[in-house]
Amino acid sequence: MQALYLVTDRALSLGRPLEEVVLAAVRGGVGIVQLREKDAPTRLFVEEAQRIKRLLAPYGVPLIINDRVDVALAVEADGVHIGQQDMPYPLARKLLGKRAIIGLSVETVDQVLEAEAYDVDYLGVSPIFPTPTKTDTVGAWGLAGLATVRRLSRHRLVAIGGLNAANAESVIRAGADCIAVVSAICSAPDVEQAAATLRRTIDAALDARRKENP
Ligand code: TZP
Ligand code: MG
Repeated sequence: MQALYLVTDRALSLGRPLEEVVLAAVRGGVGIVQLREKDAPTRLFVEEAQRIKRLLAPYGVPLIINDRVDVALAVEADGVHIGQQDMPYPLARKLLGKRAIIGLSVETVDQVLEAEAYDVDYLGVSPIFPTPTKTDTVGAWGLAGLATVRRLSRHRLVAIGGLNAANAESVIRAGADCIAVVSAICSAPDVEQAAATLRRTIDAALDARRKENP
């Protein structure tokens, strides 16, 4: 699966249209995009999702909708990302079906253990480091916490929170399969270059890890 995951944030995109940011990010090497609209009215959210879906289709990059199972269904997105306060995972799976990509955020060890019973497509290990982009979090896992999640979970791990090209390698070494970022891409002056640098760093770290643990 994809190793670099973009989570959008309109407010952090330096006034650029979301489509422009997403397109440049995909050209730079982002392999999966989550549309995250915390404040948009449903109609705008749906229309934006339709535009981003059309834009991603030629690249074969999946579109994930944050929180809203109804929006994911309405636009036939590839999947949904849910948190612990959103639609319970079993119901989201029931509504979206077997083929949907469903990611679930985990902020505590209990949540990691509970998710062992679920056939989620990935866990969002959230947040790895404290980040001004999202402040309503329980705490931060840190690299040691991420390594603990790696030991406890059978699922693919998508790390998120405070991640960038400078710390991506250590996050992969601690057990992440994929790095998700908001500001490191959305707020970069050159989005394509920022995505390309991240992608190179992550691919090299994944290669090194595979060589160490074949
Ligand atoms: N979920 C956990 S942390 C976070 C989300 C959406 C925000 C990550 O933003 P950034 O700018 O990559 O630290
Ligand atoms: Mg949520």
